[in-house]
Amino acid sequence: MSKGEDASIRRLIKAKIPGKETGIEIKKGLCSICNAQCGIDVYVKDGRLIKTEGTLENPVNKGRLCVKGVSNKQYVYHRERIRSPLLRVGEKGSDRFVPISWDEALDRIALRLNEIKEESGPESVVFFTGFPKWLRPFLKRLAHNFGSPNYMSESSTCYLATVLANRLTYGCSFVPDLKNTKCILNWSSNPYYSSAPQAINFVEALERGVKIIDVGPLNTTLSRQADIHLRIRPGTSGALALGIAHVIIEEDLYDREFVSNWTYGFEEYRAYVKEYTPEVTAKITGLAPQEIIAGARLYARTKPATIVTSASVTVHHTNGVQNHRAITALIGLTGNFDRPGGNHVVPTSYYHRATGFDTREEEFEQTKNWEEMAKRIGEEEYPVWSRFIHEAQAVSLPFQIMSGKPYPVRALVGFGVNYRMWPGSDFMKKSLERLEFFVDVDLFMTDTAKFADIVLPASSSLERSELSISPSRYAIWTEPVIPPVGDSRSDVDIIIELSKRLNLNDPLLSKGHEACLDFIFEPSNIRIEEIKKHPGGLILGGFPRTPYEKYKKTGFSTPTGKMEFASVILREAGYDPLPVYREPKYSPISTPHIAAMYPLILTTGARLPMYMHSRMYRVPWTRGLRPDPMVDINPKDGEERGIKQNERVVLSTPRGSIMVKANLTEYVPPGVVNMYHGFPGADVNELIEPDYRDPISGYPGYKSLLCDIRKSNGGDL
Ligand SMILES: Nc1nc2c(c(=O)[nH]1)N[C@H]1C(S)=C(S)[C@@H](COP(=O)(O)OP(=O)(O)OC[C@H]3O[C@@H](n4cnc5c(=O)[nH]c(N)nc54)[C@H](O)[C@@H]3O)O[C@H]1N2
Ligand SMILES: Nc1nc2c(c(=O)[nH]1)N[C@H]1C(S)=C(S)[C@@H](COP(=O)(O)OP(=O)(O)OC[C@H]3O[C@@H](n4cnc5c(=O)[nH]c(N)nc54)[C@H](O)[C@@H]3O)O[C@H]1N2
Ligand code: SF4
Ligand SMILES: [Mo]
Repeated sequence: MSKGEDASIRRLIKAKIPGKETGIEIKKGLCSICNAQCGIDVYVKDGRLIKTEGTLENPVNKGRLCVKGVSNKQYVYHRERIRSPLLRVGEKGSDRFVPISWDEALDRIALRLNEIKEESGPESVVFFTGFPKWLRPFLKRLAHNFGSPNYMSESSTCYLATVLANRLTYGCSFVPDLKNTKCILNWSSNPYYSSAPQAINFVEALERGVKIIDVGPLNTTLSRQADIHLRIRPGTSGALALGIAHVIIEEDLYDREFVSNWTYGFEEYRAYVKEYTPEVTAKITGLAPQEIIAGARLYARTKPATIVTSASVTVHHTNGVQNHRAITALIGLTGNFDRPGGNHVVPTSYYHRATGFDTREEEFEQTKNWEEMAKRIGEEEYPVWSRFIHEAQAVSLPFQIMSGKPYPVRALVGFGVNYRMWPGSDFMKKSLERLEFFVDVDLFMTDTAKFADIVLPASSSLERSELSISPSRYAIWTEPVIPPVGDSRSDVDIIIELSKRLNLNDPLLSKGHEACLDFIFEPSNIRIEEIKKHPGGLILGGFPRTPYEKYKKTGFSTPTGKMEFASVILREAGYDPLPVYREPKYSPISTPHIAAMYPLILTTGARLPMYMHSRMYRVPWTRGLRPDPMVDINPKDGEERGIKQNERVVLSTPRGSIMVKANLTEYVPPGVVNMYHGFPGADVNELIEPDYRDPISGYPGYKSLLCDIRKSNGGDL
């Protein structure tokens, strides 16, 4: 090769141009930093990822990647990646570990878990998964085969309470039919920050001239694009929904045919919402009566209209389930239920995705009946949750570890445990110290993993095979695009191996990942072998689309067979049957004595594009976009307290305080403070009581409590 040729190849390599001469290949992978599962074109040279781009032909993200997705290189090769199984040799939390072999690690785990099972019963071992979704059916199967009812997940704080609320009212869940709608009532979600693919749907809707009503205290991009922004006080969604219902009923804008034929408890509901006049609702929510009337009219008069809710925001309140029920009751009230352009009932399958495919997922993961096992953690306190949600309630976990009641919890097998997820995160951390045996499987050596007895290294989505099927029925099976970092293994392989060492005798699981997926998808005749033939993915065609108005044939899966404005199940369980409004447990109205000292309303965790819960702080490209823990304060509140931009401030609640930087911004309205969660060293969850929870779901009230901010007299961040 001549010198000139050599230089030109070097230039091509520097520019990361794929081809024979550069040795750079593009491989198809999936991003699993968030749950959107965007397709990524991974540029690989000599077995190393050198660059990521969005996959153009992947209909989920259509070529786009968010800032986290483009940071996959730094995420995957981060120096904190765990490279081999580790055995703790120092104090809990001390970060003193020694590497051990996989064989030794798995044997030690199996031995200890079987001992504990023998002594205290299988229920004293808890199987938990944090944010990672893909391993869930496998872990639940392992837990049940082991005999423990205590499979639990991060979904004890996310998504499942919305499922619960929807089941109570409609007997099922539903999704917004964005493609066919003329009006979107977006109730507290910020897709431009939280989901690149969902943001694309909103952009397309705006281009089609769809009307948008946005509800939420924050001034997001979508709020500014919306026709109406209802900027409520945090925690008052339920009242606003009742106020909207009031206007719709008073002005006779509701669907009389649907209401009289398909609903139960309407008269009770009508009598209750009568109290929520625009004036009363305005007082609670902080809106003007005219805004409420305008929002109600636009939503009820534009047909069809759909409601989009967050997976978490509406239920992150001490009145979460009822808030959510009040919001979604509007769907039936206006006749938008299971109709084109409204909210469509599409059966979910495989990690709760609304694909409409029949699967045997439940049969796969639930290998024992509840009656064959001990009571689940949280079951006594949250009976309605336990009736509908086939998991234990993870927010109750630290209480049971600490109290040993109703039975002791001795061991935890966790995949991606982050104690900063819990309200009162210091309490969760303390409970980890109390555990006799803790195994954590993670990509990174986290502050939580430092408390584990054995830590196992998990590989990222780019180092493993994974199946993704999106609601648009686009399916992709990825092959590993790079070799595993260190000695890391796929979570599913770890679970399968653990099952063998525990002597659980599960022939299906022993057959491996693909065989299990074939079993799950058999009713729809979907085979991994077929999907594999299309490395870039394919649309699974030939399946009928899920029809609309199915209730006309089947009725509703509720006790009355109708949509229930008044829930029979809630009434029987001793709760209010109507979607009643209750003030947040701590608010200027419910606890004026606390508000006298803590006059600001705290909402936590509104998504920021560069952060992902506990994970992206460590990644320089994302951390660089907001290096310090910052609290959003309205300039008016800042001025009253003599606080300037970037100044160090103390954020406090009756439970404690943290030091953060002030960000003066109109993003929050006056009187409201917003803080992202999970920051090491400035963890806002320490300021929330561990039992600040919704009484039906057990969800934490992360998004409405009381706080104060004052200038700090110094100290480091
Ligand atoms: N970049 C990034 N993306 C993520 C995540 C992440 O950590 N980072 N996490 C993922 C997860 S797990 C989830 S659950 C989703 C959540 O993401 P989203 O559903 O988009 O919700 P958030 O960003 O939490 O909330 C923002 C919206 O909620 C409104 N809001 C805030 N407080 C309140 C309140 O008290 N009441 C009401 N009614 N509205 C309020 C705000 O005005 C704003 O419109 O994001 C996912 N995507
Ligand atoms: N204050 C406040 N707290 C909140 C929220 C809020 O809005 N406000 N939001 C709540 C919500 S909605 C959610 S979803 C939870 C977030 O729930 P968390 O579980 O706290 O989420 P992460 O920190 O993203 O992930 C947890 C761990 O999983 C690891 N992990 C990631 N991918 C994998 C994998 O493939 N395999 C394995 N084994 N490990 C992996 C990560 O490295 C990390 O250590 O937080 C909740 N907590
Ligand atoms: S939205 Fe961003 S983080 Fe989530 S999967 Fe897509 S690229 Fe990854
Ligand atoms: Mo979430």
